Amino acid sequence: MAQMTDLPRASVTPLSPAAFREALMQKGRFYHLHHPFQQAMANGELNRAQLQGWVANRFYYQRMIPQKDAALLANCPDAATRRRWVQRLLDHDGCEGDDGGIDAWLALGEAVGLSREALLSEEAVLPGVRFAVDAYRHFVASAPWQEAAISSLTELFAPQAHQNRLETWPTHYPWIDAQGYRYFRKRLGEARRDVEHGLEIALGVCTTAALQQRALDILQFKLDVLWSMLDAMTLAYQLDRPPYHTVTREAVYHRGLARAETRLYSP
Ligand code: AHQ
Repeated sequence: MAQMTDLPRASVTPLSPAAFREALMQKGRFYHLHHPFQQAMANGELNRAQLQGWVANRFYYQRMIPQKDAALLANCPDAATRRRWVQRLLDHDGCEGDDGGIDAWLALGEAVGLSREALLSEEAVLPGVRFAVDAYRHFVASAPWQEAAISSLTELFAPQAHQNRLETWPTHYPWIDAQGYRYFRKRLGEARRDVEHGLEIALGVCTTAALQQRALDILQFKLDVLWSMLDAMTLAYQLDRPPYHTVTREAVYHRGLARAETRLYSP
């Protein structure tokens, strides 16, 4: 099957900034809004347990975002860039007068019937979700900060996802407490602001065909992260094949090795 490449691999002539921006936008066709799980959600086809599974697993992603952004900041020597980028971390961890996105997602959990403790315990986190999220965090921690910034550009397509939930959930899932929608509303403006900065970085740095292809590959990696998360949730919550289902119907999980308060060794 032919590989979907973005630029002719032999291309040596860079795209114009406008054409490169359009090439980045074209990646939107692979955004997880088009995943069958997300489409079932938008069509009101998910039951309470499936929605709870999505909220609990996506919390593992949300909780990682400020750590990922802190890793990017640590790798970035430019104070002006850090001054802008640090806002992302505050948007999630909170600051004076704003409890932050992590707190808002915990409120979303309560709105769908999950306690804050249930989300924080990570008991519902599927291995496939954990691996995808950890791969993203590790990429950002090890990549040059410019590449890490480019990997956040899936948010070019996120406002449509948040808007879709705000428009469809109240009708399809009237049992959800509307207090939970604060996160989606919060992100509509924050995502649009964030991608302007991310695009400035991408268009400023990617001035050769090779760098432009690298950026498109990084964006595809991040699209794969988001798509794979929903694949894991599909298997567990729609196809009734949760991890180890042939061995036990009990939930089998670990609490996340990065979080183990009592490590077997002290690094
Ligand atoms: O709520 C989301 C969020 O805060 C972020 C940060 C950003 C990044 O730095 O990678 N990506 C992202 C995303 C959020 N929500 C997802 C959704 O579908 O609700 C989308 C996701 C993204 O598009 O990368």
